[in-house]
Amino acid sequence: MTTKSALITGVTGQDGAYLAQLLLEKGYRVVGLAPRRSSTDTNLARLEWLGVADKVELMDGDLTDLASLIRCVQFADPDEVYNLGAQSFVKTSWDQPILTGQATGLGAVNMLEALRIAKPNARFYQASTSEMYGLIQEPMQSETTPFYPRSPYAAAKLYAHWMTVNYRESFDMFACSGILFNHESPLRGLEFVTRKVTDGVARIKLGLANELRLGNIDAKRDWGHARDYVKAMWLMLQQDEADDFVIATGHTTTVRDMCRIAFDAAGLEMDKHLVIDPAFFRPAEVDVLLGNAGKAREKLAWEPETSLESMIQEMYKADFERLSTQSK
Ligand code: GDR
Repeated sequence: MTTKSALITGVTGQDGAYLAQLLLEKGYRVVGLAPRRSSTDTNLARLEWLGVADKVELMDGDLTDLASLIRCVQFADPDEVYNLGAQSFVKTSWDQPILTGQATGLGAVNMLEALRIAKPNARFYQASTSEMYGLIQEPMQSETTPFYPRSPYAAAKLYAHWMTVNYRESFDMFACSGILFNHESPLRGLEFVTRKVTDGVARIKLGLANELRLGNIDAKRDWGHARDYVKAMWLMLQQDEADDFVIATGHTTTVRDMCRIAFDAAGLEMDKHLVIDPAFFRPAEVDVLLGNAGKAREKLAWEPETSLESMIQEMYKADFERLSTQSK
């Protein structure tokens, strides 16, 4: 057991909740930063679902407010800082490009500055993303593949990524960047495609809906489980040297085939319910992503443990159970 202290931004999100659970199990003190714009809008549902809501010390604060970050760093006195907060929905980033740049791009720099000012020897993890590869330059993407961002979100994340590298090289800070491919779970937000599918299929099964409307079902993603991926975040900060790592499964699947797994789990015919709706197409698409996590396997001894099939089944089951209780 350890008595280390960790500060997590975005603690109320999917990854924040799983990471908080992991660190609490390891004996960390966990301080979480949650943006709050009214007295009631901090959503603790994910932390509650994992049974850790009362164990995380929550601080009001926002990545766009440097002073609040400095205060959080002073309060947490962290050994490790995980920057998971962002405007993270790719499609929204075309409608709110400036907010996305401020929270997702400059937000990371605010956190790095807060550490530089108040706790320069803390270890820092930046949530980088496979979206930075965008229009892919190599069939399998690794740490050395050139980037080609295809959305305001991806461009903001790329800025944060290079600033993390820059702070490591300029100020000798222990700053790591995890280039995580898509990762999902029952705690995924309903706007992302896997959860939209498992929730939508469960609704159809329960007679609460009749169709599921999706956009580009030919898009291919390398999908893993968030529970597995947060372990990689922690491992990165336990190494002797700070570095960047791709975290992925090495398998890619179309949205259509992922969707079929959910319909099969429900014993329903996909063709009877799936409707293609242009409203869900994006101004520019990332057609295919496929990650090579060889470096993480070798240096971190990290392996993904959950298959896409079992993850989608787990998500479908959780949605079915939640909706059955609600509709009684
Ligand atoms: P993504 O995730 O953009 O890859 O980014 P998302 O699940 O939103 O989209 C995946 C692919 O599915 C296609 N798609 C749809 N997507 C949504 N959301 N809704 C639909 O109805 C739909 N129909 C088809 C999309 O076009 C896309 O190709 C996620 C986010 O979590 C990022 O923050 C993170 O950085 C990356 O994963 C890794």
